Amino acid sequence: MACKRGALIVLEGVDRAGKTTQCKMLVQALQQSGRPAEAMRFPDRTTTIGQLISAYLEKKSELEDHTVHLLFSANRWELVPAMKRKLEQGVTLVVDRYAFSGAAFTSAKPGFSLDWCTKPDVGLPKPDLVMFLQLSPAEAALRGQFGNERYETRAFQNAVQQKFELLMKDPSVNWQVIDASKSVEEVHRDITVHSLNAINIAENIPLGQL
Ligand code: DGP
Ligand code: NA
Ligand code: NA
Repeated sequence: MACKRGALIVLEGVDRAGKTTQCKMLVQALQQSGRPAEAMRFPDRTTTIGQLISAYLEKKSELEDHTVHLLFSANRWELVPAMKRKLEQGVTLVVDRYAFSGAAFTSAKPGFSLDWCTKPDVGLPKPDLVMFLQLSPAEAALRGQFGNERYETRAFQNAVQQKFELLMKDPSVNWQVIDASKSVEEVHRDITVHSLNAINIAENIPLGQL
């Protein structure tokens, strides 16, 4: 019995754009409308590799920059069999960060080309839709202070934003820019419209590869 596959939907954006809240709201809305959906997030800090990444982000350990880049990618790869299984079962996956965060965050460090940074993620399942929650640095600042984790500084986040802007020029990825300065409910409505559209299209085409 062939079942229609689920869609792979990713939310990206700089810190405090509201990704985590919107992922939860989207999963809930899809489920309530009778569409199987599950949330995922990267990094997934629960695996062995994820624990290495988590300690690094919490500044409890130091890792060489190339090494940590490859660990973030490995953390995505280790979840691929489970992701494919779910998608084939018809479950739509709503993912909080993916390979685009990988490329944007590492290429924001000195000495890392965007080209090198995208390589380890080549071949990962390709999202049917990537929504970028756009929020200006000034608006982000109104939402409160940065946290204490690695990368949580204004200068670094500005560099990350510029890298995302380069990544969004790739026409082979279905990018949709979402104005994250709107109210939580308005942003949710925009995200839901794009997601339902992507789910309908994904049913009829095979899952792609990055
Ligand atoms: P979060 O749990 O969503 O707050 O993300 C953890 C932090 O790690 C956040 O600052 C973004 C960053 N990050 C996420 N994915 C990657 C990646 O693949 N590579 C690098 N270098 N950083 C990442
Ligand atoms: Na964070
Ligand atoms: Na988040």
